[in-house]
Amino acid sequence: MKRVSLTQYLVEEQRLHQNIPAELRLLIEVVARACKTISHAVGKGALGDVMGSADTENIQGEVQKKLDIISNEILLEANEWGGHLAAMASEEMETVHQIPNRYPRGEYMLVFDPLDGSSNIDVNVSIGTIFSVLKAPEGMKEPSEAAFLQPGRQQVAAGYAIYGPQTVFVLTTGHGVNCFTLDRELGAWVLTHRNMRIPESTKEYAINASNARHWHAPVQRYVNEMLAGKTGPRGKDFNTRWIASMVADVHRIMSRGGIFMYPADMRDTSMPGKLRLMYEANPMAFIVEQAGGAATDGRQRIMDIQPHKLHQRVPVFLGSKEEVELVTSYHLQADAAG
Ligand code: AHM
Ligand code: MG
Repeated sequence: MKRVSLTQYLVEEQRLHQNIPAELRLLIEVVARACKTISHAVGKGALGDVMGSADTENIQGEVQKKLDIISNEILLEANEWGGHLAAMASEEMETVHQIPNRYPRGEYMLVFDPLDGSSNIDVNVSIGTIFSVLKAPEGMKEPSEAAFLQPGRQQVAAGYAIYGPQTVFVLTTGHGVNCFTLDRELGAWVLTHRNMRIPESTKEYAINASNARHWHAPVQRYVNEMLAGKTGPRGKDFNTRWIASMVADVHRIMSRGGIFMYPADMRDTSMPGKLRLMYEANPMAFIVEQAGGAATDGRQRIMDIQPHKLHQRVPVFLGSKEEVELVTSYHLQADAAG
């Protein structure tokens, strides 16, 4: 079978849909190349000086791992010089990263979580990179934080890479979702899964159940009904999976269906959930919707949320459509009942 490379795929998509101009193609290729470099660093493990904590904290107050910082640097350096970006923002940086003056600026803005699932780094479980591409407001040379605060439906591309048993790169530019596998001998991305589709129904769900006692009533109801299994209101048995790497949990759902949840809970109302809207929830929502799934914050479509802060957190329910619709309806019913 003839192998299709990432570059060939991008060129052919542009011919078909006129949605990947040269600058965007360069951006996607540069991000994919940076992901190869991160994959290499991750793969070194204890043989490289990459494991453990960096003893610093990011803006979210989380202790950074060395690989969080290395991955952030790799993505920044790779994307500075190409002239395709107006600015970048990342989970690991408090404010917007401007393109140095010595380089030309482009019309796109890149937002990323350089290494998602950080708690899994040191235990050799799958981790990944998540990214989202937005357009800079017309004529804006040095985009401020406000320029990034666009609802997810305005994303022009989104994707993730997973550093697992295989390294894969999953991408959408608004015409379905495609998956590329890294050929480690050649260092090349090869198209391996065309037009990924999430099954509408599922028997698998992902949630960190250690937080169950803090959940709000609609989440309690939804999960309890699944736990009741065949003899409960759902009339079927469900299975749980929780990897604690959103990339890996989402990739399982992209491959065989399921629902992923990281709800807000009753502990701290100033912190609605754990995951961040701009570089975790929005890109994943775009990918999941493009694969026929759904993504809400329990009440509304994630991609319709108007962000008000770069590092804003949001409750996340995403995956197989029937399940996301059901848990969303439980929230709306509870709201209506007061
Ligand atoms: P991170 O970006 O700091 O790695 O945090 C996000 C991760 C997600 O990948 C994952 O779904 C979640 O945190 C796991 O959280 P928990 O440890 O509470 O189960
Ligand atoms: Mg993350």
